[in-house]
Amino acid sequence: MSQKIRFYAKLAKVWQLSLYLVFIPLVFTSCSKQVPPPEPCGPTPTERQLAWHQMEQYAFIHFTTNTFTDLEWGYGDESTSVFNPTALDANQWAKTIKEAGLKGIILTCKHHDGFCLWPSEYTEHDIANSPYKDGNGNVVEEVYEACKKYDLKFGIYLSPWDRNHAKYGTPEYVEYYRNQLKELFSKYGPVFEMWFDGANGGDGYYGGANEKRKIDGSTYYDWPTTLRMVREMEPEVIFFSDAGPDIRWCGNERGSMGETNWNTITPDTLYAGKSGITKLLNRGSEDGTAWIPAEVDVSIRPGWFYHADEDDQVRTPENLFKIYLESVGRGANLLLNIPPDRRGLIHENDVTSLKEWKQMIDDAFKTNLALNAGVDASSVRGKSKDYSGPNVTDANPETYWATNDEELTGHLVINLEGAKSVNYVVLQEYIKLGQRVKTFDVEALVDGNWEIVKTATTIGYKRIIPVGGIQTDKIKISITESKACPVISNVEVY
Ligand code: FUL
Repeated sequence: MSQKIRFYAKLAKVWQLSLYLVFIPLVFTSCSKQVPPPEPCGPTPTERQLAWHQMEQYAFIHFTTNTFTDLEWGYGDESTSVFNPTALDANQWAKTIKEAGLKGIILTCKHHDGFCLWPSEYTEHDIANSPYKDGNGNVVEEVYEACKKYDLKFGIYLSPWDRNHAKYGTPEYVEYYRNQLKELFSKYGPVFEMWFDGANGGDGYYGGANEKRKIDGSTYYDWPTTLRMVREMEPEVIFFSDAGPDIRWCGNERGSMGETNWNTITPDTLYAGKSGITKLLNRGSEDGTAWIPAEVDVSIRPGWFYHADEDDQVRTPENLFKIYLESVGRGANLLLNIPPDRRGLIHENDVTSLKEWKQMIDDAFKTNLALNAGVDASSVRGKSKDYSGPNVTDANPETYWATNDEELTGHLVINLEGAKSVNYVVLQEYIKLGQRVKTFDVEALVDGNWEIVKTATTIGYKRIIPVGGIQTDKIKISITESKACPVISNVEVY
């Protein structure tokens, strides 16, 4: 064969091959009918909100001069010399918190009394003027480093209300507050959450004025400018305030989210801290215009700060477990306050309670009886495998069961392979497509009959339904009302 012929033969082969490469996939995609996923329903979470949902629970640390003066709200006239922890060990805090299964720490870098736990360039009312480490200490840094060591996320609480500062109530104070945020955010990061306290204005020391100062919470701080400034320094930070913008308060400090919990709410009350909205915050609103999920903040002791006379009032593991079910189990995140004592350590009673609580959670959610279980769905979106029932038991949060758009009800039957004693059913919606379910029943097959064990409302990121040790070999989840076709990503049975 001449060289020319060989060359043309080769060219033809390459041509043939490229035809295959281009056309075969085309033929395949047009044959396997793709059923489009459901459209999102209402507001949906941002990437950073999704990451926050996955944290589920983390710790609050309240620590300042109050710890040494036995107060909850320092007046602002406390001498910096009172702050003198004798054995402070931030690693003990982080270790205790990590072992309790919590995922981060939010530290009160400054509470309402104005004392700063780091040496601030902008005030003398700080740790640099305390006896702690002869004025060379920095609790913010110690906690930040301990978080890194124990793989915990770090968060900042910086009280907007400052009862020490002479200029509180004037624009100069807002500048001071922003300077402190710059100080903190330029030194410490990443910061997963920034906590803006709703308590604002009242009586205080105010540089010796000893008077009452009122501010208009909705305008004084000019929050949009402050938040923009912080966001520029820390793009992934989640902002907490009573009403958002990223996450909202749950409306009480008892550790209890509403049984109905919509992640959506209309933020017309943003920053204002108006009264009368606590019920709304506790439940959210079905037709809310923004995704602003709730955080449940609660203390392990009666106070937010340590008081020796509350050593025997530390919440029991059982009580903490109830709180877990009523916060994380109702689709909110839990922010559990654990205040260090005057030594600068988490007290032994708190450590014991936390350990036993963690054990209770581990025991209760040890063996998922539904993992890879067979699932029969009442119907499947476009009869496609992509949306079939077993997607809820495959432990993959990215797969889900969905129905056709017009079907707003439907059920899943989870086959447990033999009679089992069931205590909890865990449900999750695929919230990337919004929150949808309005009402549902959990049923159990008992002696051949379906029994409704619980009629409930919302699901959201996570819902844990206690079912009290029922004996059954099949669990049915019946969606009885939904804003759009149900999209369930996960069902676990314990
Ligand atoms: C409230 C504050 O007034 C309390 O002292 C505490 O910090 C709590 C978490 O928030 O608004």
